[in-house]
Amino acid sequence: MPSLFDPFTLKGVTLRNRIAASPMCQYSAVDGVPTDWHLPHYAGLARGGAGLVVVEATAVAPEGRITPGCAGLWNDVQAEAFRPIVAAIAAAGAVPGIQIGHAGRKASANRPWEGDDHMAEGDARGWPTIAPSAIAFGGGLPKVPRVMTKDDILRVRQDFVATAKRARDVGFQWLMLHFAHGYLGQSFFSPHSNRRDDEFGGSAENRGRFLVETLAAVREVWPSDRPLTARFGVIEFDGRDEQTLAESIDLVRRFKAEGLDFIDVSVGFSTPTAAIPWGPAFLAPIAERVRRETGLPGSTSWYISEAEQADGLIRDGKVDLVMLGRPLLANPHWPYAAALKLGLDKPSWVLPAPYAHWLERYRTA
Ligand code: 8CM
Repeated sequence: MPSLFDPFTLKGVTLRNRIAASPMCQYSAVDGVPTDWHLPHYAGLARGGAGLVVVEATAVAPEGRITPGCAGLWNDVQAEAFRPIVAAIAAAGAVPGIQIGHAGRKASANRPWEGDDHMAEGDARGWPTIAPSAIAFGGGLPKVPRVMTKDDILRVRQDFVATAKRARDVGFQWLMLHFAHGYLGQSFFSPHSNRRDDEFGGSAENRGRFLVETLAAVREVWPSDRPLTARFGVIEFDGRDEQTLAESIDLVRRFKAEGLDFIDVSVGFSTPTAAIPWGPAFLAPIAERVRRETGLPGSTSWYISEAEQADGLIRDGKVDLVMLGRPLLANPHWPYAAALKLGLDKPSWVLPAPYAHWLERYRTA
């Protein structure tokens, strides 16, 4: 089995190691356009040594942003602003990736540090939300969404396609569809949020239709030599987990048949009453099962923070990549620190030359 610092090749793309920077919203865009915050943030993650840097959840349409500060890629101004970010990630030796999505009924919220709840009715910064059914998430997200018509469904699918084209044209090499965390894709699949009685609701097959058709449409425009991946919440921790997992695995098999190359396993977050058993790498056994039963390579995230733990997950064949979030916010050079801990003492394996040269000569941990 490979180790954390072995390269990973998928389609025409090779990552220098098995460490991926998880997509992490920065809530610092203006009208969906990345700002001066984003370039050093993403360049820093790449310079720190991650093999793959996945840019934050980026909306395919204005109403698909989680908050007014979320990034978007529905127009050319946004696309141009992403170009230097893509270039900076690649120049530091990482593969530039992007997660694209639509927040559905969880859209129109305040930034996490400004409440993390739906914007008040009448707040001019907010907007009406759309979803498969007129059911609010609940808790701090009480807005009742408008039910999507067939035209809405077609339009949003086309929004995904148009955004994928822009991501392709500005040079992203790795595309992650956001089908997790209770946002629009996940909300079609989950019975918590989908009570439709047309071909997009009811049976697991029907609840998966929006996701499968969106993926298939994106695959037509996303180059065949670049990985098409998805983050998908395969489990809710709502008391019906075995059934959800079985349905999820079936759906991932359908994704694979439509051209999905890689699955990033996460939680559904479709109900505020879920009892999530947070703990060190708690999703790894589930990711391993999804990977084994679908035959797709995969990854997971959540509470993976130690070098030996991350290396063990790769060596034990639980995942092909580890997705790190908070550990990389705390220390973008986590990969270098991990390499030292694991006894790999050639910084140039991990860091770009302007850093590696000096650290190799004058070793400082
Ligand atoms: C924020 C906090 C935690 C999460 C999140 C976000 C934002 C987007 C997302 O997931 O997909 O799990």
